[in-house]
Amino acid sequence: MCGIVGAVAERNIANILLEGLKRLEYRGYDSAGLTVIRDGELHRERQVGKVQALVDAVEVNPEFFNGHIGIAHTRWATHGEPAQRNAHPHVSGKIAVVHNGIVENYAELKEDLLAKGYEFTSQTDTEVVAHLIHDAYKQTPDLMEAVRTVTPLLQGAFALGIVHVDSPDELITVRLGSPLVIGVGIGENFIASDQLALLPVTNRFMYLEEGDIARITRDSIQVYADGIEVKRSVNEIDASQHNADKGEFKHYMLKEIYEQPDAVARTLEMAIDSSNTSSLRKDFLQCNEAQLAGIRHIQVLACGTSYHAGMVAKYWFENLTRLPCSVEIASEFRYRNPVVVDNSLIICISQSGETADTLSALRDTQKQKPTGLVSLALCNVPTSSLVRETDIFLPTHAGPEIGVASTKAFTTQLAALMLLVLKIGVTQDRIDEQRLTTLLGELHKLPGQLYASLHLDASIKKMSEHFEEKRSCLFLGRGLQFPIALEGALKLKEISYIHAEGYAAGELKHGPLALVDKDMPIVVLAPKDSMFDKLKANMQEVHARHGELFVFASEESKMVAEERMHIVYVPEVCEILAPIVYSVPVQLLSYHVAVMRGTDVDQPRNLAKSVTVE
Ligand code: HGA
Repeated sequence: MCGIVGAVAERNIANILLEGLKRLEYRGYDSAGLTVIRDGELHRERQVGKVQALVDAVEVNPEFFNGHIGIAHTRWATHGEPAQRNAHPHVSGKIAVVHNGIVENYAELKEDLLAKGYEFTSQTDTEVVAHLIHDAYKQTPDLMEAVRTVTPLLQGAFALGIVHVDSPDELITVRLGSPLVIGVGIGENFIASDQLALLPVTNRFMYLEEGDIARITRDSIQVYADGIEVKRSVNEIDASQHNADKGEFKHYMLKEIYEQPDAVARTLEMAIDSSNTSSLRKDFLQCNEAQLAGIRHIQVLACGTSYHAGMVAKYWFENLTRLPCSVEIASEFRYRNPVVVDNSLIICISQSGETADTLSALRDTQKQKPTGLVSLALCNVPTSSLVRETDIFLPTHAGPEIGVASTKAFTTQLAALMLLVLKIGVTQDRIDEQRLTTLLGELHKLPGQLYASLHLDASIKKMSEHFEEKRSCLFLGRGLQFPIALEGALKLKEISYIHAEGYAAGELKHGPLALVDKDMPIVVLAPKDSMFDKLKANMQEVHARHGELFVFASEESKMVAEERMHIVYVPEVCEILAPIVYSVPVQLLSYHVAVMRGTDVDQPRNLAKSVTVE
């Protein structure tokens, strides 16, 4: 969520900040702002709306923002409406602050500050931080010391970037629960909430640990943990792997949908050698095999789309390995005092690896210290908090996902989860050689099947015309397709703003059937699988009530369109992997409906990527 960029350099940094914000816009986009120190003053500009509004405002007087040190922010509001006065940076005296996260105890801190005579110009929790540092600086006129005094007073999870007019050579940053990296340059240094923001200026990064406070100047970086200076290594990344360009595509989402065959192939390569598709690669999953052998229960923790991936994995784990698997929304799990059974594998799924709810649920689980607990992070960012705090890292090789609606992250999560099921199944002798060979053979075909499913684009676009004026929609699936029905509904609502619900088709008669009439579009995921006949009966129930059916069916199903029924035939795929392939048509459907309705596909209203607040 909220994006932070900061720079201290010899050159003018305004454009570096603005370019960084553009690259971070996926994280939050209700307002944006920047502050540059120039001629002993803070020069600040803030605008509601997209980063472009800020760029335009800065262009009116660019020389005003010519400076060598500054901080910038793109906001996703938690405290106070999206408005100019609430946009960051927030200023107190000569201090400016940008903030990602929430200061939970801001109300009491605010009261104290009001009593001391500080005036508030915003409704944000962030402004208390600016005033607190200002207040501490009065006692200790050293910015680093002032920040160190204030940090323990703040409850919650946050990342901060701070500058002071009287220290025009130093940038202070704090990381406590929200992501922050330091970009290391030559004679210049930077901060950002995602390294993506800094790729135009460096490919060398220092990753801070929770609780770190850093003092950054042009040619030095000092990091402190609990008041003691510590060393954090500098990592060089291959910037070409992080291409975040839209290329020939109109939207990131479409580009990312089309990248799925390659992304899934990359993910599968971790475990499958194309010259040997009958066994898993020996180097797949760096972990202690004895740990895997001892697992007796799987607990998946995730949110949103990742939660749907976990639901598919539950079917796979239970079907293929007979290990019990529970899947829970992280934000619910952590607040219900859950029982974590001994010898559990906790799988945390998150594209960014920074999802606050998932991280907190993991930490709560670890605090319970059940015997034989093994934790695994399934995520797309190797340097993320989730990866650092778990025993095993299972990467997805999706590449950066910029569209807020997750697509390639989801299908690569599914591919990686299937590999994990196989690995555990083989380690525990729960999957025999023959089954393994069959499944690996099917996985090997998957990128090709995904590629073929992209050929449905034109017919799905045509189908989407029926949805343009709709206000509500149902998605139905059974068995392995039920989570895909949920995912289809989530995609449609988040980017087209049409109300949509996903249902297990067998549940229809227990309530939602009451909604069905001639105006209700019903999307059905209908591969020819073991649930197909049951699903056909559910479709009849809809048809008899004049509902309009939009069916994604396999050719093998031999379904024939009739009145009020539209069919798009999906390429053949084995039942167990069908959820991966059937994800593509529901993504394309949502995409085209959203484009037709003119919504902001990549940055839908009220949402942001990488949900780093609770
Ligand atoms: N609480 C601050 C920052 C919000 C944030 O980090 N969102 O991701 C605000 O509301 O401005």
